[in-house]
Amino acid sequence: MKIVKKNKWNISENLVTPEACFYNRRKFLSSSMIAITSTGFSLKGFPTLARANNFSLSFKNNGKYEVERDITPEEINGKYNNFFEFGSHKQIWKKASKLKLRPWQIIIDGMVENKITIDVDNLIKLMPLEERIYRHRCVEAWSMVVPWVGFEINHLIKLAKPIGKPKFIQFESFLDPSIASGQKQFWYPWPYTESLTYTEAKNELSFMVVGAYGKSLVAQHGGPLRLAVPWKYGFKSIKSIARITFSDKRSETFWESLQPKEYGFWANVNPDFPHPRWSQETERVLGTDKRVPTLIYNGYEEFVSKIYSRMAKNKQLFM
Ligand SMILES: Nc1nc2c(c(=O)[nH]1)N[C@H]1C(S)=C(S)[C@@H](COP(=O)(O)O)O[C@H]1N2
Ligand SMILES: [Mo]
Repeated sequence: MKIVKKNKWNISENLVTPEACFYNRRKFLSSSMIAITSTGFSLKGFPTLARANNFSLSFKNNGKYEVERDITPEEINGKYNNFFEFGSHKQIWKKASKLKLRPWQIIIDGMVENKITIDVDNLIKLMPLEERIYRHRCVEAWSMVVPWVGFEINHLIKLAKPIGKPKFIQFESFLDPSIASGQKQFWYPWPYTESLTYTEAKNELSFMVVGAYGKSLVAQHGGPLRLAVPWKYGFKSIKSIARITFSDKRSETFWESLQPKEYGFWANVNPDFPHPRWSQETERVLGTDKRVPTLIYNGYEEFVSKIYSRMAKNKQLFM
């Protein structure tokens, strides 16, 4: 992981991108400091294997979350991605392949007994891998269905052994502008960050993804480790995670600091609550010529509505 000093120059014009219209310079310093203070010690006893970028994984199939839509062909959603580290358009897959996925260390820190830096393949060995077919709904009103391979955040929580009462789990992507040219665009608050409340993170749907279509996760989908929280808009599902922090405070996330009125913290999918630039009533299903109605909580109401039962009338929940 490389650390760069951020320039604090003012710029008068931002690039208008699908998901970003504004920027905010406040975050620059704080985000680079997060990267500098990374500490931890390695979990010993597992040899690190040099591996190819895309290898088979062994896992159990979990049919509980099956979706009544067809799985999106790998060739389609593997070439239509949002990954701003590599550009603010959808055709980033070639550029993203420059990201070296192995070896890859993940820092787990904050309010936990086991503050560790762990190699992703060692983490994979410790976790019970399963395949789950999930919907994914971007706030730009396109969607896909993907057979992810991964593990529930609950298993990671057990490994980390929380201390006290963490209220949030925060996630941070890698930072390396020499590979990710998008990170040279200093008006974005790199590295990409996201966070979930502790209750959300402990929901059975909250899934750490290490593979898709039976194989280890490719770079454009956020390899080697990403989040999948399918009841929320896609930007919450942070890619290429390098750090996971248990905290009692919430720090501002990447999109929130760019445009809080458009990308709120909750970001729960809701067809009745339009985004300022996109109606959320329907979605374009990648790989088909269909537009279909969008469902409340992206079709996962039965699993997650209880989290929000006391707050449901609050519009903010859907921003
Ligand atoms: N680090 C990082 N994670 C990210 C993004 C990003 O730009 N950088 N984009 C988000 C958005 S807006 C979406 S819709 C999904 C896209 O995932 P996909 O390309 O695998 O479909 O990733 C999310 N995670
Ligand atoms: Mo998105």
